[in-house]
Amino acid sequence: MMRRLVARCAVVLALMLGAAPASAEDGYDLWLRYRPLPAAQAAALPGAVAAQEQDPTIRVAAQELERALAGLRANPREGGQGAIVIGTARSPQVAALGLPLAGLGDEGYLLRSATVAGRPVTVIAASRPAGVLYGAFALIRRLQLCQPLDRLNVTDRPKVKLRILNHWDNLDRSVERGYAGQSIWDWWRLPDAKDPRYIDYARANASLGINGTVLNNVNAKAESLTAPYIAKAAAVADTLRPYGIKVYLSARFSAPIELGGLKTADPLDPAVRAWWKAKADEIYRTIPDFGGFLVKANSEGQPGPRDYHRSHADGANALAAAVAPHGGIVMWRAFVYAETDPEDRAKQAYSEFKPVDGKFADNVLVQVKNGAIDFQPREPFHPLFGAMPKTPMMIEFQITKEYLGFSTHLVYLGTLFAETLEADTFAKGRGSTVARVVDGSLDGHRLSGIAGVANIGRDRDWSGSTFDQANWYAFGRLAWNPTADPRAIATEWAGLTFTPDPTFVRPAVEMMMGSRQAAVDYMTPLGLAHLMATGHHYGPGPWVSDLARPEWNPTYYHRANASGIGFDRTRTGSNAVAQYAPPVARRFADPGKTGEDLLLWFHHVAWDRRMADGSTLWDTLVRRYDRGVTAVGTMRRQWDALRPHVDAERWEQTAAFLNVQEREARWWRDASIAYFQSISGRPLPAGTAQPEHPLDWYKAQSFPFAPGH
Ligand code: GCV
Repeated sequence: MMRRLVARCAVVLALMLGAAPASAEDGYDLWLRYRPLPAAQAAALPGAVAAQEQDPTIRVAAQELERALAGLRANPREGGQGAIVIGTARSPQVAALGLPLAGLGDEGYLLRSATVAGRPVTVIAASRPAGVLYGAFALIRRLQLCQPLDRLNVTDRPKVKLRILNHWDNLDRSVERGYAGQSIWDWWRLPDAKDPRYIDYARANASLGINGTVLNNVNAKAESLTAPYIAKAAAVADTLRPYGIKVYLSARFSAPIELGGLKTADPLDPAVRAWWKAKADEIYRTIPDFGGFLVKANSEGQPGPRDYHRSHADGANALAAAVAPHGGIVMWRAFVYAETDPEDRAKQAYSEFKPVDGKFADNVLVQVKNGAIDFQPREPFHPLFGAMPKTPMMIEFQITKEYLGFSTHLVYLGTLFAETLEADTFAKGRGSTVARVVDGSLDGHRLSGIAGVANIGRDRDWSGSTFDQANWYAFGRLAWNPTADPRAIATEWAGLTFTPDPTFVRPAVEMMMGSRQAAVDYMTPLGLAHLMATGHHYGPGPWVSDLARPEWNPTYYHRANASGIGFDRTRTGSNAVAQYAPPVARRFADPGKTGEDLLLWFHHVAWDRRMADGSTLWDTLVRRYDRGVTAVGTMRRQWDALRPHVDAERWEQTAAFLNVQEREARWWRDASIAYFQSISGRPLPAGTAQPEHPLDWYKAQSFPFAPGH
């Protein structure tokens, strides 16, 4: 029934598009485009929104519904089929319906078709106002996608408590690893001038269920914690509050020295603890619902507790004690590796954090990147997931594409996020997925969280490209439900962002679903990693071997030599496999069972080793590069065919970016093959094109002004 209706809606939309070409759009409206529905569907829209509570969150929920209804009708006289009744049990109208709200928690909601005073209504009910807001957005999605409202009976609640964006935004408005322009936070003009865009930011995040945002870079400046900057953060917090979004700040560990004039930042020093407590009290006086701190400590030059021979737990607990009386939390990052440590970088976080499991205060979460290196196109799940059962483990994904072609490569990350979340840690036997570690259900934690490094900037389309909006979207939807299907998310996003017409959605989703594997293939196939050029990470640099720290060099990761390629992380090498639970460790230790996708992550493999299909590793590697380039060409042609469905502005931007991507995929392929061939000494497999230029040409490329660095 639903499919029939969507199809009907889509056919009519297609006819409307045929009659008048889609007007240009700049992407600002994201997936909240409330464009007129076909007359038949518009006629069935509810006529009014009834809200009885005087609550800021219920108010914005009602406003959003009204805005959506107004936009979805081409003619304001259309529609009017019953009302939408929204509220909590404090609304007499909702209370009278006697709905089962008790199990919804603070953020869950219920959508129901009901009858009030003999008239059909659609009800959005929740225990708390935030649930009403999330329910409103869920209903709007249904309206946009022409899904039926009759016999509605939906209940949903988030599986993860903290769903947080991490902005790597600096106080001068530059964004570390940002490819969508300057920071949206105009620190200079805050707190007096509040860019109206902050409200649209809040709407977009609330529509996904994101309920927290860390405003400043983890490479933090102490100034963020001074009174003027607290006032600025408070102004942002005031804007976001009605949308259920709390503000958090990254804290520089040495702030007690820099701001407090203390001689030390030793977390066990009473004066340091008193400084943090006073600072937290000051923040909470200005931002009563402040979420807490995010901390990058003893990582890439940042100060931390190790400077005082204290553990990460000592450090985290000092800040946690300061925010605990106010209900705040600390997200302590596990992204650590030290230049003094010769151990495999992939092992270092585990070695440092596993021993302190159980030592963290109740209001600390350890925030762990999805993989053990650094947001590579593909990594196995981080071995810390499942290894610290006494500590809530938050996962950190990177929505911005530092290592995946910036904003000009179309790479849908829903599949990458889901691949990690679905991975089985075997920590408590089969089914101990990363998703269950993260949502707290595996170990029974009260706190749970998912963080995503934002891809948001001042660009008109927020993310630097239309398809990068899908990564923000997918992050939010997976944070709400870590077991959601990335294909279903892509389908929903494409329908909302362009048109629900299946003749558009199906091929668009195919492009998206294959796009991440394509990027893996043309950049880092078969489990290779970190082969990007120095610093900005733009383009290939597998030959780089002269950087100060060994683990900054691509040669450290691929270990190619005359006999083979790959990092031996088995017992004969770094034995990183031993950090996983035994069934996983056994699989990763056996090159026959690891799987081709992660082969060279765990094994140093002879160039002539036979793969499953009988080809040599060398030939397979070259063919993977070719497969990646071919896949981008296919995407480009698929997009060409979708032109009639998309407004000119957004179609042209994506078409231009796909040209960039195809050119750069070829560059990656040629440069990598030229380099690896100089080491393997093997001929290219028959029928394979030679790289366009000699190796030295690729080595000579330089990009001093690449963004985000
Ligand atoms: C914010 C990588 C990035 C850095 C980033 C760091 C981190 O190393 O290249 O820009 O710093 O990760 O996650 O802290």
